[in-house]
Amino acid sequence: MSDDIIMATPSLLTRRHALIGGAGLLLAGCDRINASPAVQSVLSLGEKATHGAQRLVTDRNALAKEFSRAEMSPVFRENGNRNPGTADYNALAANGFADWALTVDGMVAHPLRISLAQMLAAPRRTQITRHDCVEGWSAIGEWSGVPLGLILRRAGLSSNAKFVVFHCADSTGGIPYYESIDLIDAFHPQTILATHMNGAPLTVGHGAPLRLRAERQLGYKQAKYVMRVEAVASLSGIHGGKGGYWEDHKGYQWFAGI
Ligand SMILES: Nc1nc2c(c(=O)[nH]1)N[C@H]1C(S)=C(S)[C@@H](COP(=O)(O)O)O[C@H]1N2
Ligand SMILES: [Mo]
Repeated sequence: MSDDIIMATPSLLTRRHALIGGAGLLLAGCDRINASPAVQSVLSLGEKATHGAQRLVTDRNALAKEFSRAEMSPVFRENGNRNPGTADYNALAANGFADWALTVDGMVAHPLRISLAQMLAAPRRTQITRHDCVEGWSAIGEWSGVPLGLILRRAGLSSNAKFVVFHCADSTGGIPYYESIDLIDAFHPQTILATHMNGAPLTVGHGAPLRLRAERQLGYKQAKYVMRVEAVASLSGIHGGKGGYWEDHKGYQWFAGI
């Protein structure tokens, strides 16, 4: 239906596109022609176009730049915690994470437990991207894993959920690491739960067996050692309430978009 209108009235749409910005004012004076159903439809398409233009300003859905294999960094440093080192984690690691499972719960219709084997059998995405740490280093690496959006759909994400929280296996001075993102990032095509880095299973240093890659966000959002994905309506009840370990304790911004 909308496609038909686009085909049938290219000049109107083109004109409307050209008018974005001043269009609101202009259309306000056009009540007489608004009565026609065809014009009504074109106007609502125009509103979508305006929304699209606003989106370009914030650009939340744009893809992060992807690189070629030749551009990959020879060394990708390990940063932050490099091994959770707890008895539980050590036992899982000793067994090649065969007994590990990701919990998906919170505001979902079907809470899930996903084994590593199931994760490896799921549809995957591979991407070569640049990691930017606020401590002043960057590295280009290849990440491969399962799109988070796919898992959230499978779990039946509630329409009341607004954030996705990643609970990790490690802590610093007894304070657990965690992070969170909103649903725009959660369903972004380059947001994956990665099992592999540079063509090999994640090492312990880089977050084995599963870590977040949310490519439109800075390094500290890239939670390693993810054990549990929790959908919530608000971050206020989670740990310090600011959405992440660094946000709670070091004053880092929750939104770390790049
Ligand atoms: N669970 C957990 N995730 C974490 C961290 C951490 O200490 N623990 N450090 C963060 C920071 S500051 C950075 S820069 C990256 C480092 O990832 P890398 O060790 O693979 O380079 O992981 C992020 N994710
Ligand atoms: Mo970082």
